[in-house]
Amino acid sequence: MSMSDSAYSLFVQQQTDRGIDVEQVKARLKELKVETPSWGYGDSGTRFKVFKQVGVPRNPFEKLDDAAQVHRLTGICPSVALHIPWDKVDDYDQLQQHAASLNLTLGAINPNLFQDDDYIFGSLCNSNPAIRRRAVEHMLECIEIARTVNSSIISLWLADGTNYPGQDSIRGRKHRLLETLTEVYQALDPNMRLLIEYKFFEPAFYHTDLGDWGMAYNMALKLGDQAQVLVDTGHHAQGTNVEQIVAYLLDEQKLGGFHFNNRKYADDDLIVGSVNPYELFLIFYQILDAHADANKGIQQTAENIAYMIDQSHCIEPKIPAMIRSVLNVHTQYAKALLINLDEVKAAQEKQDVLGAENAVREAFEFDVTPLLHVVREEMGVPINPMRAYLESGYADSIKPRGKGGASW
Ligand code: LRH
Ligand code: MN
Ligand code: MN
Repeated sequence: MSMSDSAYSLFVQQQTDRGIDVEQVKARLKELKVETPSWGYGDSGTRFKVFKQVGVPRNPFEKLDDAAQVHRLTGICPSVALHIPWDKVDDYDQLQQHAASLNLTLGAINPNLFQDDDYIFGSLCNSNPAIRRRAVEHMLECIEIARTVNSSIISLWLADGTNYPGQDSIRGRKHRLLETLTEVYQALDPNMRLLIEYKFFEPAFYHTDLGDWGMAYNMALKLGDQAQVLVDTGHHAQGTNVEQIVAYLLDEQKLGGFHFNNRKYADDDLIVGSVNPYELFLIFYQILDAHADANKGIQQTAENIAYMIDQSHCIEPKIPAMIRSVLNVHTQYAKALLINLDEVKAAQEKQDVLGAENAVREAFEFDVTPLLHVVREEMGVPINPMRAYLESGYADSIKPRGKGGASW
């Protein structure tokens, strides 16, 4: 018996004694799917500087090549989100075929309503009807692309807002948004979902038209069942309890997806779980708690969550940074699966504050490395995907791409 075999046997014994079904945990870990963003493979930066790196993909096809490495090594990233027009191509069928040849699918289509000069005063909320029309047409084009590439998700983030009090009517903009989004919503196919992302500031600094989860929720509610809220973990004010937002939206059956990333100060877009892994763990706790809910609608909402990464790698090499994020998500999910929900419930019923807190935290403190090694072995991927990447020679193989690849 090797060291790792004995570590795993010990782990199984320990968890079985706590009432955890390890086989079920393993099955859940193998089922997890995390979508990676095409833009995470390109050059990105801050408003001060975009540092150009060697080997960065020069087009959407090469972004998929890099994403395929992440999926090949982790086994849980089979789809890639596109951002239009960053990923604009002449032939989306061809892009989809390229994805399929790499064992990938194309995922959420992200319209870009923030980089054209026309959008200086906003897009879907703009007081100028011609600009609103242009923004709606772009959304409709994205729905058409989704149709072509067999994607069922449109992820909408709106940069709209104002920089100064009085600049525009906040209520007027709200009405325009409902009107434009209604047209977009009506163009969705029945299998499609519109995920509405919110953010409290940036690029607008006085008010943002979809500034928080409540505003996104209200829009989604008015639009209908195919509209849900997308929680980008970096889009809240300091100290916001993101887990509570997750729980609340799940309970309302309006949580559609995540953009995972980590932050210290604002929308920093750092590697997932790099600054606050406990927050990620607690988010998964809320999701698993909803999974176990007696209400089928809540269960299904939890099952249909689209897990996506939304990161910008300014100073770190992109592919290993993405692998790090994916591994961190898998690790925190594994830990959350070790929470004995019955034990938490029993403590809650006795109003045993410390007992309940302990039942949650205890799971976070286990070392899940032996478990994840076995899961990866059974999935046929390297037990240490990061090491496998570093030893694969892929980083050298893409050096001929040179500097000056795709950037946002
Ligand atoms: C906005 C955002 C949104 C964009 C992405 C590039 O901050 O999170 O999801 O589409 O960044
Ligand atoms: Mn985002
Ligand atoms: Mn963001």
